[in-house]
Amino acid sequence: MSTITLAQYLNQGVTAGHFDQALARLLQGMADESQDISENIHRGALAGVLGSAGSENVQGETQKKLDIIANDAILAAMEKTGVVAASASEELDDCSVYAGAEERPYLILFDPLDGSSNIDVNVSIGTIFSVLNNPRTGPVTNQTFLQPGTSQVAAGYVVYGPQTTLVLTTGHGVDGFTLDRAAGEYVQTSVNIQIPADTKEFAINMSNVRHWYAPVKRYIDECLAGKTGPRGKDFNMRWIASMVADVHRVLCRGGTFMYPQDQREPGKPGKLRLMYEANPISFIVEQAGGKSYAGAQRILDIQPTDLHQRCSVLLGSANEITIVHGYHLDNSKD
Ligand code: AHM
Ligand code: MG
Repeated sequence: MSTITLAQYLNQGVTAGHFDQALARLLQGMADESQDISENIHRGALAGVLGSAGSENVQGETQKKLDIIANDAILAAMEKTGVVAASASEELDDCSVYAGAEERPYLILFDPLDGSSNIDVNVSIGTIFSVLNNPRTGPVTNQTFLQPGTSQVAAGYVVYGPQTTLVLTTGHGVDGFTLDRAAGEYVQTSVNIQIPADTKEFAINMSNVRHWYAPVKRYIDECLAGKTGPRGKDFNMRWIASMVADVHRVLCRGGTFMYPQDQREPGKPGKLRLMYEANPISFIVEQAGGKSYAGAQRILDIQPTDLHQRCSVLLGSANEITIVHGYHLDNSKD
């Protein structure tokens, strides 16, 4: 495989007409900022960045110091690109609108530090982002962001793990890059990532089993029944509790990842957030040949009504997700 840097890859994308120079600048800006975040994570306690910040975000979750450091750094980096009109984040109640927003072509949504519960225990965490067009029809508000996942022009994530890995899509397949710390740049290390259609591995928080609805319970029960059950094969389970790291495993070797809506709070459709977690990850998964549903409905088709709305998530290897999606379709007929 030819080894090209992210900058060269972005130039090639512009030349091929896959995206414009402004989007290339945005993606490079996000990648550059993620290097600083990676460095902070790498140093951990030595950089004084671990532990709680003692504040709460709009969802009532306690913020970690690194949630806030990463959020502020990405906000500033996106403004500096000159092409982002406004940013929306898990850590901000409302979007942050930049000077000259009316003329700037893109909007970005991000989860600055996904898997916050893993920060202090040295387990992989990540950054997730979703890019939309700014329609440039007037002032940018929260409302401007409420576009379905099918409108995304780019999406990506960074996993801060044993390696720091950037995974990107602009709607022309999915490519992966590894941070070369010595050179201070990302180098392409995966081309056109494809999720195997079949798998024997699933990821779900089993401690919630008693709260699940029937279709998910049926699917997992059948996986657990193993070789002598209806699926006729033994399954393995993995759960990192950082969506970005669990999904990266699915991209690398297949598998499914689920965070379903459950019966605890009927008005709350799942734990994960649609606009800066489920949508960008679903765009990547579909571009890699996988499937992604919120029960019976395709995630990318959901029309958002709120920046921070939640969403049930069932994604990964196409043949397995087709089965559990089918159980939801059967259920919605009853
Ligand atoms: P966060 O964005 O506050 O980190 O929350 C999202 C994370 C996901 O990465 C992960 O899949 C899930 O929460 C794990 O939650 P739990 O430990 O409650 O099962
Ligand atoms: Mg998150």
